[in-house]
Amino acid sequence: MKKLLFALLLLSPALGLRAEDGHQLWLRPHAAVPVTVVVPAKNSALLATAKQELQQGWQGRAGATVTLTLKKDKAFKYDGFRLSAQGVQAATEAGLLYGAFELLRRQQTGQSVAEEVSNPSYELRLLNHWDNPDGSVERGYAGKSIFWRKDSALVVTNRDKKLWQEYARANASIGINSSVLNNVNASPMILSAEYLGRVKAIADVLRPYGVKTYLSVKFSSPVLLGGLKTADPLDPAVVKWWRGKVKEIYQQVPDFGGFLVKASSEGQPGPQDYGRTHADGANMLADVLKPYKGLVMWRAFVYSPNDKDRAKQAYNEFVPLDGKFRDNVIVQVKNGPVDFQPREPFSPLFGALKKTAVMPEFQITQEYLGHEIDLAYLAPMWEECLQSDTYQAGPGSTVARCTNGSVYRQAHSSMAGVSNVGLDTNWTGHDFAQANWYAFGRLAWNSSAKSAQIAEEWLKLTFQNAAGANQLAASAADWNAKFLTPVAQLMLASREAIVDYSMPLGLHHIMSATHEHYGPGPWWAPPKMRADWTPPYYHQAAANGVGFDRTKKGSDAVSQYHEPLASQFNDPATCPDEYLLWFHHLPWDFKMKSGRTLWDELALHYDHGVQQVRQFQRTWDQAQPYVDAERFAVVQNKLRSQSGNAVLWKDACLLYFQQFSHMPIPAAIEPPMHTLEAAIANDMPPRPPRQPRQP
Ligand code: BDP
Repeated sequence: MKKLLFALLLLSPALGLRAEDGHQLWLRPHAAVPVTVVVPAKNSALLATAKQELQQGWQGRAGATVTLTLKKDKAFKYDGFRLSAQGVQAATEAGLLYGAFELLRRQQTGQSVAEEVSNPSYELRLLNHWDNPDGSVERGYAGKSIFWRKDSALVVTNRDKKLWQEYARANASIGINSSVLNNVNASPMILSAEYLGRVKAIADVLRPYGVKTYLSVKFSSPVLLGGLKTADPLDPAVVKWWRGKVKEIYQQVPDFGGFLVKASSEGQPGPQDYGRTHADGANMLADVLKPYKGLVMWRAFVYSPNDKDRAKQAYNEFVPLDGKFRDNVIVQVKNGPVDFQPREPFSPLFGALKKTAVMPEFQITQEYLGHEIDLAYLAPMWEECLQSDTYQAGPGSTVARCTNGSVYRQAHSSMAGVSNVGLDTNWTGHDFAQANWYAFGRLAWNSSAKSAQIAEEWLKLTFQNAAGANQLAASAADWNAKFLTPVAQLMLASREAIVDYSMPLGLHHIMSATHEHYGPGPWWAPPKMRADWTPPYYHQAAANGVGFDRTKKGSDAVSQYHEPLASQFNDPATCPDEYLLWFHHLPWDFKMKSGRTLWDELALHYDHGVQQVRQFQRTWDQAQPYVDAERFAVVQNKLRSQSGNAVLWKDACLLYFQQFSHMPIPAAIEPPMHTLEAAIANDMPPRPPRQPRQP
């Protein structure tokens, strides 16, 4: 029997029954027909890539000719393109590459190709990798770094190059054109000659796919690497050091994109160590990069331990600097004012900085949304932020429009996502986390895109006709009804389910730090810990109620929002339920819009989250006949763990808060199965086994 199995395993590649290990992402191979691709007579790596993609993937009429045409046209913005029956037109080579991928996507998803123009919303569509030179990934849940390896900075293997190429191709297929290769908590080592050699090797592989290379830099590099006594941005010796370093970088990587900087933030050095402002620091680097057309992305993620409300600080520090930044500086702002929580209102910096280029930063990696274990489709969260109206320049000044150049004049526009990519075979740990990489690219290309459409597109590309799947579906319509529709619904409900079972009604930052932000921890407050790193700072649970008072009578964070939002958020009667405890501290028996008490409403949300995950399990089980066995089993197993996690969150939070509310758990919900003591003692369900990594 064993022998037979082995023989079958050996045979299966020959039979074309490759296992669906997820490595192909949304670019799974399929049979192509011969096609003639006509490209402009130009020796160009990008055009060669476009041609190759079409030749590998074209499924239209055999013998057809697809023409790629470079053409200046007022209709094109950045790397936009026009599709037509003949092929693709664009003003840039990258535009032709994106058009080629769009043609292929239309074929694969069964969409027709009408003559139409597609322009990107943002000029730079950027992944931030939080990868360290030793190969670890901060907040990474998909294995080690694809770029860095302990003790091997100089050795670039063919395997490395193959992986980087696959990575670049995946990015190009969804319009991502920039990558920051290392962690914002940057090691000075990244700027050493040794590491820059590897940066060059990576940049050389990414370039033919239109992906530009950037680095995160540590502000004190002149001291730590250069041996200077200071990193004061106004000191001529410091400026000289940066000039030399930047020159060295551009010798290696002539089209280098620029720097991402986390400075004077969470213990990182910065201009404030020398009595200078964020603008002084950013402008010094911007001036040094300017001759090379390089950019500085300066992060606004700043807060000090002593402030009474962390949510207000970035705004307070950066608004007075509006207009003081060079035009090659972009201020990078997290979507919410605190820190990538499952739900936050949009950061009030969006729209408030009117003379500064501002770029939204989203977290693709699921630090606060279940790591690689829980299924969380994040596009609805990003869409919610991008479509939030800031009112800063009148109604309709959404976050998207305030950052993509539609509302304010800005020299550059960009959207960044903290990458979830690692060495795991399927790249992202959870097969469904690939959808977040995909959705990020699609939203950065079109900030008005709809989460539902992106989900359907990704599902079709990723699961349709999977190898070895039991092809029960009688027709495409059948597959749509039995797989696509229910699984897309699951995806669309998944982020809200996590909000419900972890931090409903505006609660935030109540996770456990013991387990790297996975699992509940509303009690977590070790002695001597910075208060603003502990959950009680955020939920403020007490006998008199729960929630953070950010009204005019409290921290007054509401006033950082433009009217009518300031007034709307300030009044519990008009504040949307989903932000209620973000802005208000309310008694446990506060009467909600539903007529229920706050306590009962909270309990119902927690319970609803749990029930939702159970429903996801049923949906996935029913989808089994339409999914390949490998991915079915992995996702099924993860959903089981997620279900345990959801129950733990619900029980732990309700039992913890009950100590203050002294109100009964409503009879309508599932009674707790854990005790509070047990939850505190072991605040995380067992982790499912990791996916095998590439050797
Ligand atoms: C927090 C992460 C931390 C990051 C920080 C940041 O916990 O690892 O360094 O954000 O964005 O969410 O700088």
